[in-house]
Amino acid sequence: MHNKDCTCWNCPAIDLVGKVDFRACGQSVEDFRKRMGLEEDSFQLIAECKRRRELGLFDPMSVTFKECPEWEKTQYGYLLKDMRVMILGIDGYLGWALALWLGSQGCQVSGVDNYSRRDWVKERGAHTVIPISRMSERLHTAKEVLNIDINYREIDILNERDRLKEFIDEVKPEVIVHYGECPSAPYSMIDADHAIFVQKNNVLGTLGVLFSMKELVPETSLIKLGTMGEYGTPLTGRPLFEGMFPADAVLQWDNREWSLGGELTPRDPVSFYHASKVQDTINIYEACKYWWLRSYDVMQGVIYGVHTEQVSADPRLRTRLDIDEWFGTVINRFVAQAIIGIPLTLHGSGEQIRGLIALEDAMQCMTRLIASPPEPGQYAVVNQMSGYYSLRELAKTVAKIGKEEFNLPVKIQRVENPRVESERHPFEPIYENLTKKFGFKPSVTLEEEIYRMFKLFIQPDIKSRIEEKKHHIIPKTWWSGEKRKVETIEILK
Ligand code: USQ
Repeated sequence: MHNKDCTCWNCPAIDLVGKVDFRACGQSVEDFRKRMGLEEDSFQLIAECKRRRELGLFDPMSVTFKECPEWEKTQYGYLLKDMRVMILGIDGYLGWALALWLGSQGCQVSGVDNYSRRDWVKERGAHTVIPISRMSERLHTAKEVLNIDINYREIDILNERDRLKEFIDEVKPEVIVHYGECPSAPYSMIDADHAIFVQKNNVLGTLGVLFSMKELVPETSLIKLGTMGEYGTPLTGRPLFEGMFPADAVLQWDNREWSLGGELTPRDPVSFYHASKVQDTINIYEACKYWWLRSYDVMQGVIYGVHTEQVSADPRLRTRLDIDEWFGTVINRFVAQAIIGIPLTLHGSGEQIRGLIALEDAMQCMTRLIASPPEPGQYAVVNQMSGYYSLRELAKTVAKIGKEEFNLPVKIQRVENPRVESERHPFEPIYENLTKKFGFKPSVTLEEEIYRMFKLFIQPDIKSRIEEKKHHIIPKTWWSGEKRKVETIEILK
């Protein structure tokens, strides 16, 4: 079990009593003791357990998850019994899937949303190709089919901070998963209004969440969705470390040398949306430093897929899936294109490389992170992906499955690239934390998930929903501000 040796120090049910007087980001008590040259027992933290008040005062590092009866063994590590998880953005592609996933693990799930994802997609004239139910029906069906109770409240995180605070105070979540942001690079590049909206919504919304957590639930862990796109694709080929430089990284300049260990790595985002995530990173890092909040910042690769056991349990439980130029991600779009006979749209050379992860595996990663909360003050980053591929490889895989398994005449085209991004670049992402520290094992292959998507998309009702919005597939949002459809450069053999 990856988290069996974690102690109450990591547990969100901890109530730190007495004066704790160090403030440092990502620093454990052990490190602090060593750094300050303190004896083992000269620096005593005293705690109470919010769940087991009968224990009285004790040393928070004296009880492990394995020893504590509140933590129960599951396939994802020890998990806090009836753990109270609040999902911000519960109505979205990931939020809804996670709510059902965690509900079926025995967590007490609460969530907020203001349906903005539905509104943004509608504003562009697009729609989710997998029909989704209204929230009231979703909640009812979750209870009926999976026996999951979800405590939901409609709240705008940015503009209704008081209501969010009220809800947090009422629920007292032990983990907050923050998916409540606008996730689209092209949407943020439409014009000034959209760029300003995305940055305001994401950055200021999250800043408000940090203040609310500080005030009301400082021991709660924050699991925040960032993006691999924060790093960009440095042409030097420098590895994309997990947020911070490793201990042995050095900077050499002018015949001198410095350690970079523990410093945030450079960011080079690829859109105003990705830039909003970079600003979030800084703000969360600061909040952990100033207020001892604890957070995992999840640099997630491009998600694809439609399947988890729970969303597939009933058509009314399905999560959304977008394939339009603004909200569709690359594999999801390719499969939809293959279904209706549009040659798969490779932007530019198609040699760009991206980290990817299937929906189901992303849910597994989140569960493992939830099960193993960071220490107070700890800001840590995981690169959440299960592999990386060039876009050409992805298109070829989709084409192969479409042809061989579904007898579709799939073609691949290169189109003008509407984005400003490197089209040929080295790419060496480091993504060891989730596997090595949290026990993540990918459960589904790229081919299996693409196959599942074809199976679902080929159903007549879904296929006709793709057809209905096919005019939104070819991009017309250019990073330059131009508004015209990209032209085909070549159809690949
Ligand atoms: N691309 C194509 N053809 C298409 C669509 C996209 O070649 O039809 C290319 C893009 O130019 C880009 C790559 O595929 O090089 C990925 O594009 P995407 O639209 O699938 O993903 P992206 O804009 O990077 O954003 C998505 C999610 C975002 C998340 C990010 C993870 O929308 O929320 O942060 O994936 S990552 O890309 O790792 O930053």
